[in-house]
Amino acid sequence: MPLVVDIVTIFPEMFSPVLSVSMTGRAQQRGCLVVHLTNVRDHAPGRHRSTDDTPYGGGSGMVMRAEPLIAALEAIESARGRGHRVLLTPAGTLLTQALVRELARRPHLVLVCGRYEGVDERVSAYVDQEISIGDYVLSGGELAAMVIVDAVARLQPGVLHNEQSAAQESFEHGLLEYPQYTRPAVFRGADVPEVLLSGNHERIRRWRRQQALVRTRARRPDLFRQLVLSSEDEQLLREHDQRPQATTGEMEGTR
Ligand code: 6GU
Repeated sequence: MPLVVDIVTIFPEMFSPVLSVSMTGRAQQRGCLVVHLTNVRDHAPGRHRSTDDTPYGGGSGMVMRAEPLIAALEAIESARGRGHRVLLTPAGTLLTQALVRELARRPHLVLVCGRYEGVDERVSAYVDQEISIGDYVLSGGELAAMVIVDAVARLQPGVLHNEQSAAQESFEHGLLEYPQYTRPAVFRGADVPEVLLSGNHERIRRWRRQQALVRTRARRPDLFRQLVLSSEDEQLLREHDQRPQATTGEMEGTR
């Protein structure tokens, strides 16, 4: 069964240039992902078909009107049933991989793109959840909706190759990825760590685990504090900290 994603937006033309290529494009071609776009304007009544209006109480900017948005949601429900409705807004719950996993289990998502000036508060009663993709301001929810489609599509069965699924597991376990290298073995004087050329799979596994731990500790202390370290992890960190100098990027941000 494909994941069905409905997107409610005043800019439907923004989506296909992004979603038709790369992983999301492949997912659609393989029938793992179906995207439907609904233009809010098509559901705005009256000759002017306006989707926004000035705010009650005054102030700058415009506010998205409830009526066309709710009419769009009802048209989608009539056509494809009641999906899980998400309003994209900077005031929403922060998106994390854990939330992505929850969303990816739903068969039908309805993503409602707000504008940064705001959406009539009464729309909240018609959605199941409000989500933000980070603490910065976008001019609309469209890019946030595409972020969600990408993140949930790659978790659908049959979309990724197996080795990528394994790679993704690492972040799912709360660690940043270890450093990766490909040919050449020396690039402008910078060489690949010797262990990766050794062919010793156990040494490589331990080095990668150590790098992931050291990186996470240095770059994302918030994630590191959440980890439950095994005795091997503790040993790898001790071993690293006893070495004369750091060469793994954990000094970043201290220069
Ligand atoms: Cl979902 N919308 C807007 N407008 N800005 C955002 C956002 C969403 N998430 C982070 N910034």
